[in-house]
Amino acid sequence: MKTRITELLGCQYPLIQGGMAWVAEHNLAAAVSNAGGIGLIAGGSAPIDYLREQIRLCKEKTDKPFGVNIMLMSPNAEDLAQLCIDEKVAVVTTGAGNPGKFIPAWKDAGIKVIPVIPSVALAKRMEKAGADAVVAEGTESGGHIGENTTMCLVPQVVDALSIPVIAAGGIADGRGVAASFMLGAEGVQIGTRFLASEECQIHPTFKELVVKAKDTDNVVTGRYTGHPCRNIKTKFAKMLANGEKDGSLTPEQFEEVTLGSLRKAVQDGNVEEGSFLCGLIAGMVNEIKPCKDIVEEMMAQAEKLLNR
Ligand code: TUI
Repeated sequence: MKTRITELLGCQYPLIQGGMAWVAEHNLAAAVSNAGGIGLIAGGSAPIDYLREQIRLCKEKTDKPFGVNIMLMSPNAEDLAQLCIDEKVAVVTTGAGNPGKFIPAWKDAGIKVIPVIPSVALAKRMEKAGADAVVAEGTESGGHIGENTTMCLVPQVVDALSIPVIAAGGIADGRGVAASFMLGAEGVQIGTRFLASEECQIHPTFKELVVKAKDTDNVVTGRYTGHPCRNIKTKFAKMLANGEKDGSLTPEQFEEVTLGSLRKAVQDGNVEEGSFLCGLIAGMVNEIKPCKDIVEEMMAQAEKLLNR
């Protein structure tokens, strides 16, 4: 399991945890890093003081490398980007935009830069801008998504770039990891599987929804806002999807009712008004386990399959 990703990031396994907004905090990040992967703390749209504290708490829980995800649509992305430099974060991943303008300063600070991208065109721009690797994220992922699937996107990005590619979207066991490697990826990003981990701090109701979800309990909402989002199919998510389809909810009304809905899901487990962002693979996630078991079982299964 040694690839250019383990070499680049100095970790045991070529696995990074998804930078899930509101979800990925220091307990989860430290647990994944201690398990031999790369844990991430989500910047999301958090205040700078919150993220600084999370980074410092994570440093207390692990001496292994970990990273921060910068959500580029956040109004304070610029401040959070600078914080990563000030706090000497080892790795930065980015989502929901083009991080080009931040890359030179991060590189100068010795930070490994890994943009999450949904297309070949953006992947090429990121390589030119100096990224160390990219995460090619398929539409199977939870949260804000692109249109291409992991199966189609990953090999095309691998063919187009020289830097290593990490596959994301729909990977939750060793079969997914092995398949990603077959597509040419040199690492995987795992989000949904870690929602059902012991160290993940989301509300128990959220974990229960993930564990109980079947293959069809998933829906994409908000395509008409320009920010499509993949969620667990709760009554609230169905209402949003129907409102979008039949025109009974304008894009403005959609924005209004979803404002703060991720926090309501993660912190309150509010199924009436919360958005439970979650990948399509949740149907296969049936058990809450420690991150160490998740990582080790996934990697052992992948290794066995790849050695066949
Ligand atoms: O970013 C994610 N997933 C996310 S971010 C998030 S928080 C959020 N809240 C409200 C609205 C939107 C997001 C929840 N889940 N994944 C990585 C990702 N990046 N998926 C898609 C993209 C992306 C999209 C467009 C990356 C770059 C991009 O570039 C556009 C451009 O500027 O060229």
